[in-house]
Amino acid sequence: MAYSSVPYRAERVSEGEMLDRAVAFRDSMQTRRSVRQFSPDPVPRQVIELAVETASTAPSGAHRQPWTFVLIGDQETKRAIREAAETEERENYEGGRIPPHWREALEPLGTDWRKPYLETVPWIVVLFEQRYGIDTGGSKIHHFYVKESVGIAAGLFVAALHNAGLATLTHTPSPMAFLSRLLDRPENERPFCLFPIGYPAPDCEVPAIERKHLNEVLVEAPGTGV
Ligand code: IYR
Repeated sequence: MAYSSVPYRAERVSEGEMLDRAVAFRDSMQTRRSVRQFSPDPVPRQVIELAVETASTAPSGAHRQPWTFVLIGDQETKRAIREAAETEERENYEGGRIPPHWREALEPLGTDWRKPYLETVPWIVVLFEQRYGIDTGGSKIHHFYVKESVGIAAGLFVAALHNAGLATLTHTPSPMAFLSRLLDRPENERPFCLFPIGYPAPDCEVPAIERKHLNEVLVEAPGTGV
């Protein structure tokens, strides 16, 4: 059955205002960095909830909203996640599970198997993708473009946290199946990304990387003109 439709009257701003807003948002997002050193300072739970609400505005295939955000705030679970993530990552880095081309790509970032920040942060959010849904009668509901939909939600989540003045890291300990067990998630869900969330540590440092310039990421299709 079709949805009924409702009027949509989005605010229309002048071009000047539009440019100002676009510049301000670009400038703000340019200051975002992925962080691996966090402060243990507490962060209000409500801010995380608001960021999840923002993330959950993401468009999704057939509006199935195929995501679950799992909030972790207790020290014991954080420690269990750290231990399991480090066990896997140690095998990756020291057990030779990372192929040479991957090791080379990571070397400039200086990452290793140690993930102490998983215990330092006030909050961890693990984003799960729902490979399919389950209706109230227990039947499976098809989900569409799950990776794309959840990826967009993850991007909005990162932006929402940054906008609130918080830092995070898109962390994908590999393999991530331990998160399903530790967090007792149902069979239809798979871990997509783990987000340690907090303030950067006062002595936090990040790699001196640069972002690609506009002309490296935007090309004109033939016939577009000026
Ligand atoms: N998941 C590992 C390895 C890793 C992979 C990529 I690609 C990175 O950009 C960073 C790390 C880890 O967390 O160390």
